[in-house]
Amino acid sequence: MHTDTQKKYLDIRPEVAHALTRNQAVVALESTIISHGIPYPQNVHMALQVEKIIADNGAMPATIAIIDGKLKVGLSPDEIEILAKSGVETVKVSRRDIPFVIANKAVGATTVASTMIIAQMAGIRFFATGGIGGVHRNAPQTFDISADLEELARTDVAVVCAGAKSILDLGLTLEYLETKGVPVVGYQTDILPAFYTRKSDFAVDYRCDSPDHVAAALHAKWDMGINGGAVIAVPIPQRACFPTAQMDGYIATAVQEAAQQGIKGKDTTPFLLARICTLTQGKSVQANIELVCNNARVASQIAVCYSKIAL
Ligand code: PSU
Ligand code: MN
Repeated sequence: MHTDTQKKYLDIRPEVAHALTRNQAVVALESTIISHGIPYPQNVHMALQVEKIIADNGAMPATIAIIDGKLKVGLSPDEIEILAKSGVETVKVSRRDIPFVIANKAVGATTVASTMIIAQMAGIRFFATGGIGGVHRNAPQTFDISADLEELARTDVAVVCAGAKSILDLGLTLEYLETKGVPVVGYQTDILPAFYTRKSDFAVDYRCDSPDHVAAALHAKWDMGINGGAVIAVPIPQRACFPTAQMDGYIATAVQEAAQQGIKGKDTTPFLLARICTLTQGKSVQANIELVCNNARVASQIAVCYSKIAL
């Protein structure tokens, strides 16, 4: 929960604040997925649909972004539309960027890392998204490791996602999370899902088959004061998934093009996502929306169970 100083920077929507003071389930959502992850206008539909799914599952949605220099927890449909329309023109904000976007009174789209930071300040412990950032495939040369992983190590928010895209090196990503003490939970699966596909070559650390089980483990973790987040990995619904070999081909092409064009730093992930969208003639976007919706449902169910335990 926030200190009085942090309160000066936060702007929590009244219905979200109301739910939090009553210890009701709240699920955070990021905004980089809106601006940089999915093209307009599908991103607007996705953002609104995901909020509705969370509400239908008994939780309060809180999409997070920085607007006019305030940490906004809960956006209006108009604010979502602005972020969605300005797309990659919006500043992509990770941990290092937050103070500058605040000082500049600017607008920023929050990544997994910065959404976790702001969620924690607001007192939200659950966050649904598509995929997390991780260790990039050529990281031994480029050192490109997402700040999302370090955030998972230090901030007490559980991220419900569809695993990570195999634009990343999934094996190295798991090694990094292991070193940092971040549990990777498979939701109704023993195998780490790889975003567009239900399986990867890697096992998860723990399998949980129900929202109660996840909520109980996270409650024990935070109750004991073992800080840091968790990855709750939910496979994409069967009807929406891509054949593995086909997707592997698109990803290999996108990764190769990024290297050839010298794409670096925070531009890498948005570049790869946009290339995969083009290479699949937009079909990847539908899959992406379906998995986010599914993750929002699971995150809400876990948050509802947790709010009953953590009274
Ligand atoms: N992975 C996806 N879709 C996304 C992202 C990651 O499959 O939209 C976004 C998230 O906001 C994530 C960020 O936090 O990209 C990671 O960026 P980077 O690799 O620059 O840390
Ligand atoms: Mn990076």
